[in-house]
Amino acid sequence: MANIVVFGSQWGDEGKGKIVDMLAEKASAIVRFQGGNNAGHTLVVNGEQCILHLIPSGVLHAGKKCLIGNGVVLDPVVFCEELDKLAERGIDVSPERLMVSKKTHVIMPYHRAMDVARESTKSDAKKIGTTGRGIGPCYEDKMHRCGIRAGDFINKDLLREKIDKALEEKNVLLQHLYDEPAIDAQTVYDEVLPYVDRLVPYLGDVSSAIQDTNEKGGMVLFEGAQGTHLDIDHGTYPFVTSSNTVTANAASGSGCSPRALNRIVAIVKAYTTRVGGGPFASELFDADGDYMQTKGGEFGATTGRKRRCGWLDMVVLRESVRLNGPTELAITKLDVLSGLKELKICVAYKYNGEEILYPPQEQNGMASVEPVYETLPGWDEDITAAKSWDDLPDNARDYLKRIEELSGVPVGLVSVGPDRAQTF
Ligand code: 2SA
Ligand code: GDP
Ligand code: MG
Repeated sequence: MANIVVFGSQWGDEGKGKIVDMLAEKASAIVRFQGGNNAGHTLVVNGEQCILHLIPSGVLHAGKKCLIGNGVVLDPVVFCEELDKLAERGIDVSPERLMVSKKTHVIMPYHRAMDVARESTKSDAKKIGTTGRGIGPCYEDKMHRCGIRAGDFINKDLLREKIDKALEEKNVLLQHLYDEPAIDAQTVYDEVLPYVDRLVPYLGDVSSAIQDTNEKGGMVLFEGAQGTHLDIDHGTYPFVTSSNTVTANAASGSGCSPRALNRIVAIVKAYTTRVGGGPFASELFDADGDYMQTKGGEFGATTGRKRRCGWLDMVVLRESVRLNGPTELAITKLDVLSGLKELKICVAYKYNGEEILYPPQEQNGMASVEPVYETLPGWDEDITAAKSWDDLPDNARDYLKRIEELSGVPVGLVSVGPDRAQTF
């Protein structure tokens, strides 16, 4: 059976969690391959909400394997909290169905401290608006080749040695650059120790687990986090996260071949949102933006921050199509647009006197583009009960058809409400 990758085509929060949960029904294993608990993936089943930060969004389906790949950064405290919350709901979170790669890097308390300290020293305009979860500093240690990997939890002496070494450098920065207190290695070790014993039974070889699943005829579903324009290489740098969010990383972040990525689903919110700092060409500061924010319940699923809202940006989506190669689009939150008189789509940017179809690549380029809009008529009908294409008003169908034309990719799924069932 063809494997599926689900990725965010904008700046995250497109509704990936909902679509992964829905597609998980047919999967045998669901894999997270990048990011960490900066993610907030919301699932609603029979009216009951569940927000996942680290554990794959297939976990509500009994019997499905949930894998955390090498490309993820894992906070053991959050991992254990999430296990407990799911167990309270009667969900099986045993090592028989949940696995963490031994190669997954671990977020330590000093990564969180560094993340917060760094942001606090920046001016408002320069703040990235990170989630403060230690994501960037953990990936830095990975690239610096001094990171602690989940597999190191098997060897407590090695773990202690790595904590000592990491703090030699971090304490200089914390004390002398950020004016923060030094962190004691023994305290960190003692803090982490209870989680070490809980995590070790979950350690495994995710690469082999994916291979075995496919060899037995099972489908693997790869769950992207954040969005393409938060990608460390291709996003609006430096206002990005610290991992590659593009589809290609589904292979390297989990340990399989790019040939294992067959069906690629782009999650596209029917408008655009962004949380944190950084350029956003089609951002709205008027009643239409407030309408989307309020009606769409646009608050960060991890930090609770208000999300910035704006019109659908086809330049952003065009770039996502080029980078990710989607076989289909899943349009989410179409219901939120009901009631708007007119809808705008940003079809190009004006930049340095020219009209461009893809984002400029130089730093700060995105901050000086001007959106070029096309206007379509809106619709008034409540579409949250729509079950098929035929149930949609003409103007809603035309809006979707225009997205297909402009992106060159067919719409395969439409979501008209947060519940698993509100999809066709
Ligand atoms: P970080 O913490 O280093 O990854 O932050 C860097 C930037 O990446 C953005 N980012 C996100 N953007 C949208 N959604 C995310 N998850 C949460 C959600 C966000 C929340 O589901 O709503 O609750 O605030 C997410 N994670 C990281 C972040 O805002 C920075 O711009
Ligand atoms: P993710 O990070 O991409 O998984 O998205 P989030 O969970 O952070 O944010 C998406 C929000 O929109 C969540 O509150 C979802 O429950 C909600 N949602 C998803 N799809 C729809 C939809 O089609 N309509 C509405 N109204 N809400 C949706
Ligand atoms: Mg989210």
